Amino acid sequence: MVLDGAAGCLLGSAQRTEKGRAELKATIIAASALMATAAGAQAETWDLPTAYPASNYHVENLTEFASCVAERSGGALEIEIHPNGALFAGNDIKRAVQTGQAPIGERLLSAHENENKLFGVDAIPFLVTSFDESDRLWEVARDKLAAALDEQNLVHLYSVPWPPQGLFTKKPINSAADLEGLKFRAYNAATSRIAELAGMVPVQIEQAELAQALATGVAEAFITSGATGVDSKVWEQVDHFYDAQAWIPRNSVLVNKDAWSGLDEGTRTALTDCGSEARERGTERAKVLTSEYLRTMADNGMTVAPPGDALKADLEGFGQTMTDEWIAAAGEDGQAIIDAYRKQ
Ligand code: PCA
Repeated sequence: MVLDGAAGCLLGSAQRTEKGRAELKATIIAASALMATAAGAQAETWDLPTAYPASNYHVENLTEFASCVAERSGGALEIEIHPNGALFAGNDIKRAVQTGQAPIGERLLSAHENENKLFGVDAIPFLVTSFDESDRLWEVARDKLAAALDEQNLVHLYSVPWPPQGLFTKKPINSAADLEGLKFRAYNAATSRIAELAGMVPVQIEQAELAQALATGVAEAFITSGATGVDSKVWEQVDHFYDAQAWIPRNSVLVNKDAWSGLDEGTRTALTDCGSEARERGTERAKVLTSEYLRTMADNGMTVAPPGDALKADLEGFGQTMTDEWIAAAGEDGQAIIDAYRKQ
């Protein structure tokens, strides 16, 4: 009743502008959150969609993040994780959070490089080749990425790296010429571009559909991490993993800005603190798990080895082309990130 009255007054004065409407929405969310906690009523629950299975370390980490938030917010905010693209398919998660269909979500930002070139900074081949370099690149890119996301009604909470990316194939690959004509599973713009450069046929497929795409012959080669190789039990379909360590993409946890503004300061602090702990914990796990994934794939009969010299040189050539293309397309902000990274 009280809220209705307040919302009614606000409507009169604020509805004339877009900004006014957004502020009104935030005010209502804030008011309901306040009333809920003040009255000791039910805690707010946020759905968190992710594209990856519950057993994936990113998702296990999200689950620990959710427990941390529940505890530190004194029970004011519960986060329910929805794995495997079940609530929103991977490619729809970012938009769902932008529009408020989900208040929070986890997404691979580089899959949205078509919206803003900066989102692909962590998928430039051979720019970073270690976890420490990935952290350094993220450090210099973070503010610009956060500003770009802010314009899309998103708050960037934290990100966690995947293990380094390598090439999975059915047959042995000695150089890029052996890749020609293959049906190649891509998961972002950068992987599609590699396919084009190598004369392969790219097809965009989320991890949740990878095993089926391989089983039905829709895809026969791909670049990803050992984590995804193990999640999808790819040894049932492919025999070779070339550990090219080509780049280290990251999953980002994004929050809808109106939902964020609607929280009290204590709950926001809980999210920020639990987020930075999750970033550190997830990064450490990625480091430890990287070699375990390679061992699991080898134990299941795959040939796991570094790429040979010719293949390595070809992949590095694609990397050079793509670095130049990225810098040209990302403008001043992109150049500033690369300069800052290389200067360190
Ligand atoms: N796995 C995800 C993205 C990067 C990775 O290592 C995937 O293949 O979809």
